[in-house]
Amino acid sequence: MKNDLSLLGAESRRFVFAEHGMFIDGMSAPASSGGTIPVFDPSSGEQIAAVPEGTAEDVDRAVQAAKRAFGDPSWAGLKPAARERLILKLALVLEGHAQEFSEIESLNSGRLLVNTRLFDVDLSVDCLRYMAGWTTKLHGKTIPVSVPYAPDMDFFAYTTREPVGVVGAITPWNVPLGQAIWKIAPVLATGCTVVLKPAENTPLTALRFALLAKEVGIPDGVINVVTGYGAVAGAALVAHPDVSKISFTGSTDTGRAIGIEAARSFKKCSLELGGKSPVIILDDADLSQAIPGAAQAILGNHGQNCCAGSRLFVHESIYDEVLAGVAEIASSVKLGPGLAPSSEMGPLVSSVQQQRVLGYIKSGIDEGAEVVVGNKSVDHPGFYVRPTILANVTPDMKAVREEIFGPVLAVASFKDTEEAIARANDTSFGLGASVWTTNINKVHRMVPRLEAGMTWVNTHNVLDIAVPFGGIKNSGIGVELSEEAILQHTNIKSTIVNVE
Ligand code: TXE
Repeated sequence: MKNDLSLLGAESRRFVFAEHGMFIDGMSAPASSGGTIPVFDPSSGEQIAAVPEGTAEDVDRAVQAAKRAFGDPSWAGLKPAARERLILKLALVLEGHAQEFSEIESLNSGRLLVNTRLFDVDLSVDCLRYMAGWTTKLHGKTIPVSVPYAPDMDFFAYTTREPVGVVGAITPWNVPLGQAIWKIAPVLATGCTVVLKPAENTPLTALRFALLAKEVGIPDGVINVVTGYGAVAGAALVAHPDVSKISFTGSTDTGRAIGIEAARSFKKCSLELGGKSPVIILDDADLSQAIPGAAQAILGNHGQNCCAGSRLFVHESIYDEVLAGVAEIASSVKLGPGLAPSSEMGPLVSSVQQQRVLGYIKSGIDEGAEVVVGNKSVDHPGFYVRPTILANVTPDMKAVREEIFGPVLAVASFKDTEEAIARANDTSFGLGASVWTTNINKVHRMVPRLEAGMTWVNTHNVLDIAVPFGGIKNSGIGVELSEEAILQHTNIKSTIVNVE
């Protein structure tokens, strides 16, 4: 059940087992304290690398580098089309290193190679290309004005979009490179600069990406990566006075603390937080689509997905059939290490996450949920958890209310759409929601009433770089991807000219 390291290509092997520095101002650097953080292979629990344990001092050096680069002619002086070409070149080179990046990510995060290829590499390449296009489209507006207290004067009014400055990006471990690029790409497109603090357990691809950016000619200081723990390096980045915007993806609790701290110095802030997304299957749904769809909604990325369909609500007339179908899929999943082509689900990212997920399964059982499949231990080292389905759950159970972030599905039935909507919305989160039905009228009646930033119909978890991604309620503020992400990295400036 552990990765066969001989499956790694020469490039990934060379990178993973090398000595790692942070990346500040175009150079590799150790932590000022000399401390390091161990990096593990979740399929075995064995250490594979170590990265510097960044301090507030290191964060300050990185922010100063980013601040200098923001005003440097080598970056600030680039014409939009030149910046576009540079970002496109970066996308092309990342694409050329696709296998290496997906191998490093799979080894470090435990996820399947096919998954890291798709979501960390291919989608990142798309994201860079999409955002590159915006460099030449950052338009303002001209606004006709008729200033009431100066009726005899003529004015010309317009708006421009200016980059916010230094962005502090803090990312989690569930899609490490993907999350980093979702944050770096709009930074580059708008002419900002960035200090990225990746999750302490999955820092490798961000460091590799920074080296690649240097190779293609992104000027020193534009992309900086400080590895370190959240409470030290992450907190220092959020509090730093020269950071203009914080872009964070992670847990709701950490996001709340970051939002409060960022507000102290009026930083712009986008927070992409947890979820407890409902999957609602109506009695007229096409079950040949809905059953595998519901299974995939929770099992994709091992349930370590902020949009995971972790609460399944099924109309009572088809409840038994749907439950049996999803259970059959969940019980047949073949666990194994991410690099092995035969694996269908890898380990969770860390022993902390494994214990957290097992704790939620236990709490569900203690509170009266019925275990349909799963909750069996895995007799191997590594951080594996079998897909688990808890049925007949009630709204007050901890496993129903809190984000589990693992392959654990809570299932309940409903009598009518009113009850389905009420149960779906009975959560503090508001990230995603899906409805499965063949009735278009029901779609249009239900979707507006679902409290979620992203809704899907007859699918779940589909995302595209051009479509806004973000949540409401405790799932955060602000959006990633799409034109919205571009706008959120700019300040709008209004100018009024007296035309004599
Ligand atoms: O998250 P944290 P954790 C949820 C999921 C998971 C739980 C805990 O439910 O089980 O969070 O995961 C940095 N100031 N999600 O503990 O703490 C930290 O170093 C600044 C959902 O890993 O939010 C890491 O880089 N930064 C989520 C990042 O924040 C701080 C994805 C995320 O860590 C910090 C991940 C601080 N005080 C977890 N404390 C999603 N929305 O997809 C920590 N960090």
